[in-house]
Amino acid sequence: MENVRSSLKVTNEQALLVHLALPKASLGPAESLDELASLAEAAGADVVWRMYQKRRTPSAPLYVGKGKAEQIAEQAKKVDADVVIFDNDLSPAQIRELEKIINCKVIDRSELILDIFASRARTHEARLQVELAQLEYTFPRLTRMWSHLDTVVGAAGGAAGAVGGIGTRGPGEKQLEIDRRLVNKRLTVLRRELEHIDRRKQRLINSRSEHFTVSLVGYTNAGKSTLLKCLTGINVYIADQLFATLDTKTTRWNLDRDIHVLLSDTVGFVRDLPHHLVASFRATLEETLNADLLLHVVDVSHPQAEIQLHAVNRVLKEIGCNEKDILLVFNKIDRPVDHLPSRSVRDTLMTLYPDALCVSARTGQGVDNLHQVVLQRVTGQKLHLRITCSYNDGRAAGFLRAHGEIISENYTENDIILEAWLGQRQLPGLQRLNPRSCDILCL
Ligand SMILES: Nc1nc2c(ncn2[C@@H]2O[C@H](COP(=O)(O)OP(=O)(O)OP(=O)(O)O)[C@@H](O)[C@H]2O)c(=O)[nH]1
Ligand SMILES: [Mg+2]
Repeated sequence: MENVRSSLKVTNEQALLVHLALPKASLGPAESLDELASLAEAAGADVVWRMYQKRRTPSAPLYVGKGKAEQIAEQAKKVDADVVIFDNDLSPAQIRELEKIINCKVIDRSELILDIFASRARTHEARLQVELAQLEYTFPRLTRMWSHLDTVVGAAGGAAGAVGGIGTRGPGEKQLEIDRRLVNKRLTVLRRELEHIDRRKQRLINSRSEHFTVSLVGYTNAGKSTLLKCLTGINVYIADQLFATLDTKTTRWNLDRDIHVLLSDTVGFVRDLPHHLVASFRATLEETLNADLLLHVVDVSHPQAEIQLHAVNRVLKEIGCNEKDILLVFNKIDRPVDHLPSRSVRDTLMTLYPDALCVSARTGQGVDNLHQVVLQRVTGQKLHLRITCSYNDGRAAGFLRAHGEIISENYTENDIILEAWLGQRQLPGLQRLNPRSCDILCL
């Protein structure tokens, strides 16, 4: 399947970027092209030119107008581009037609993002997920590669006799059939393996049901991994690049003497994340789905912070997490934002979301406050409890010692009687252990 990846690989390629400015776009052409350039660079390409066209609606055959496509072809030739990257999704037919006119490789935004994921995926699971998404997305587009192959076969046949006639179409189609079958077979294997991983992951998540779980979510490059490192001290990969993290890392975060939670860092989101990618990464995102609390990290020093915040909310909705308990964390407040528009974006966000917690994961500023707020969320209101449990089953007593503050311990002939403070949210965990009695003395 290396075929698929290398056919899209844009590393060290000279890229020409194209954006179609439609009336209701959330970003202007310059900002959209900036983001596309960051994505292209993250894939290892050198951006040599940017173009855009304003239209009311996309044109069905070529997405851009015919005249624009010809201009792109001219420019691509002038700057010696190896690849033309469109800032949106294109249908296989549009790609085929554009490639005919532009005469070089054309890829769309989803293919680009899939390519970045393919180059970054490190674990077995992430690799499988990316491969599945790539095959599902690129599969319909694969025919275009084989139809090129067909042309090559046709041309070769032409040298020997009739161009593209009987005898030259057969091998191409046969090849296509074989490759289609191979891809389908591979898709079945990948889906089966991922289902297996999914079940294992689900068991892992279930085994954590005793713990309070917190997930870091946010736009790519917002500083989630830096915050994970700052809060827990764990060494994780941090880089000023899009999609540095593709796997989930879960680690223990000590909030208080006896209180800890499990904190997970996961893959970042981006505007219009390819649907296949979200579907394939479901198992990875599953941890987010199951978290008790989400920390939505926003890089407030970014000029597009507000758009990024909404883009993340959209993905959260797509994966069914929008109803969760979410704390907004405004990161990178150490960065000077003297220049507009960054300053006004930051000010607007702080006014719109007065409850957001402002931190710097790099300097540690505001992190104590974040700590306290999460602690409060974890424990909930403190309850004064008295429990009785037998010597034979001391699990409830153990739970109270681990998660509450013991006020007194008394021992009778058969039982242990404990009085303690415990956060309201931890009460169900205690009750699940079936102590002989459990009374709330006062709030
Ligand atoms: N100035 C400043 N830079 C930060 C801060 N937090 C993170 N960064 C930088 O922002 C860049 C991205 O940080 P990461 O922690 O890798 O971001 P991420 O959200 O995990 O990114 P992905 O894994 O790619 O989604 C790195 O260069 C960090 O050093 C901060 O509070 N202040
Ligand atoms: Mg990261």
